[in-house]
Amino acid sequence: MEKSTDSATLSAIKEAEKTGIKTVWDRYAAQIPQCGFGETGLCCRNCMQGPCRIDPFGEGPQMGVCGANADIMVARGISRAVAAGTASHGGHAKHMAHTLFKSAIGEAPDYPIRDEAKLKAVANRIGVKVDNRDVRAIAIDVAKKALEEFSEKESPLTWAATTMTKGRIDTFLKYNVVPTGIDSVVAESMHRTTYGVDADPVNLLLGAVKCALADYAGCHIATDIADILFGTPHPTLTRANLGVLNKDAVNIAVHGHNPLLSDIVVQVAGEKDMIDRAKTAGASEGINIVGVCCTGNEVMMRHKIPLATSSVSQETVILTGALDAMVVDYQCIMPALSNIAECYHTKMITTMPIAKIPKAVHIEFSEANAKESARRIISTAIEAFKKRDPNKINIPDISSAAFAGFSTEAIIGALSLVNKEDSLKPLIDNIVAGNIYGVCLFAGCNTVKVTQDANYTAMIKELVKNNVLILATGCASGAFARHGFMTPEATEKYAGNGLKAVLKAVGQAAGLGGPLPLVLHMGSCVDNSRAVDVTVAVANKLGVDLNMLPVVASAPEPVTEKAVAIGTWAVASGLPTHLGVVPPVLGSKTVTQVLTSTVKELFGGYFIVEPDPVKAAEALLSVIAERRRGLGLSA
Ligand code: BF8
Repeated sequence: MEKSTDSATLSAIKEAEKTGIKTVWDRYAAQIPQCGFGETGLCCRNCMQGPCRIDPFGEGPQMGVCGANADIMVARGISRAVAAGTASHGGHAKHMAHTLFKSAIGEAPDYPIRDEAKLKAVANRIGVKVDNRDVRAIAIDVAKKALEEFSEKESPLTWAATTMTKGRIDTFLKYNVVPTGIDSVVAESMHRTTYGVDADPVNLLLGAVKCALADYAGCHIATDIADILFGTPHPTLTRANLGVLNKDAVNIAVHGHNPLLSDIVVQVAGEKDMIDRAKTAGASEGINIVGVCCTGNEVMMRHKIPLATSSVSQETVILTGALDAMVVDYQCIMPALSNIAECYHTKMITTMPIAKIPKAVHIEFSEANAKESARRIISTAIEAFKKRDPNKINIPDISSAAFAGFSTEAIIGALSLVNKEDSLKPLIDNIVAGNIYGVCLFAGCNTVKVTQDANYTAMIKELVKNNVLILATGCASGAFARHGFMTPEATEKYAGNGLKAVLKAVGQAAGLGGPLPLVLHMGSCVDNSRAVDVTVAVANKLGVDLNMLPVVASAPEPVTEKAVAIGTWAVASGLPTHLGVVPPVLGSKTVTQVLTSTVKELFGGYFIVEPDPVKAAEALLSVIAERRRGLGLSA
């Protein structure tokens, strides 16, 4: 199997092979064959009478020591993955909410409220009084409401209840999957999956749905507060891929998830004193910040920061020999980075008390001293720059232009330039007319188990040829950005005639002088909430529920537990959701059946597992056709 379709990644891998540095691909090869019990979900370590394994071929044991069978083991495993994902997005969101609160009471001076309009819009939506009130008072109430979401409440989570359709809420109530606290439902999931609690696979899976809906609320809180503190994104042009590293600048990569770190690093890197110090150290072009993974998306869409790479290829940024500091917060950061950094002058810098990595420098980052910490981080990078080995520099001269920053507000804003009175009308009219056949949200990661980006690039070509509008978040957007799909040129080259005409009309009305890019970049993984907002607005306008719309989702190369949580709430929201990698469920026929079929009867959404990208695109197109017929539209 080829390791990647990205020539910059391949060039960096070659460099690693030449110098004997091991990367994720080598570590994966060393794991082959991977454990078949784990791959099918038939391994349980939930108690110390284990570990227990079930023989998927039916010859060996069919129960663990406690009597848990394959269905229980697999359902518990999925449920725990959703809980871990929810805890991650929830942790990120809580961090944002605490910072908003501190900002409002004057204890986080580096985090002023930058987007009052967004603050007021969120406040209005969640029932916080806005009229004649000081911005800080509103922010305190919004932050308090957000923090209340984490422990057990009497009522459903506000960030879920106020952002979904009425039909969805009724469905969630009907199946008793309404979460009332983000942290509390994570705790409940851990409780019900521990030794000797829930042994009903369907009940366990419904518990996973409940937890996943809390994940959705956490994502939405994170998006809202990021916009309030750092500004709501608008389309902006930047570049993506390893060629964005600059040999004449101090290169600093921000990697992880929370803009609380990356946005401040970007701000401080613009300070004259910092730039002068970099120049004095010999970096004639000053400081160059580049993004990796989701925090890269955050600063890409707000500050034009170029995206170096993402996900599975994160090590390649260090392999350029020109990275002076890899600055990380939390989530999706390979511990291997600090081993590779050791082979170069690169400083690996951790910043969060919950995410330390051996051999990294730890510069703690807190709301009270954010800019000061950022100055220390950048100074450390400048010192490292002085130790660069020119013989080790190998920056592939490869990068693509990329438009980023299509927030819900930006999309609606662009549409309203076409129709001032009724901004959603152009979108809906074109869906009805078939110029937009359907919508596909691409989300999730890159995995070492698939040739990097191969599924993304093959699927998108099939879908857009058939006039499917593409939204993307997380490392999915990274994949499209690195391959040049986030450009008007890609629209001209790949879009079907109907889609092209729509993207041209909106792009021209928005003053771009050409079509909108082929992929609308909606941000990081928590920003999947933005895609829900657009979909809910369309559903409400049409007077139908989400499970009737010709909207689908795809994670062609999923990796993380967060992706499992997002996929689960996408399905519960009514979206048929494609996975390009088989999750660890095949050990249970019951669980596999529920996730790919039975769940459709409950929520309308379901998982489509298809590793072949062309077949996956065909499957999504036929789902869109079915939905269109359901709405009485031409298919
Ligand atoms: O939250 S897409 S590898 S970076 S999990 Fe991670 Fe997957 Fe990337 Fe962002 Ni999302």
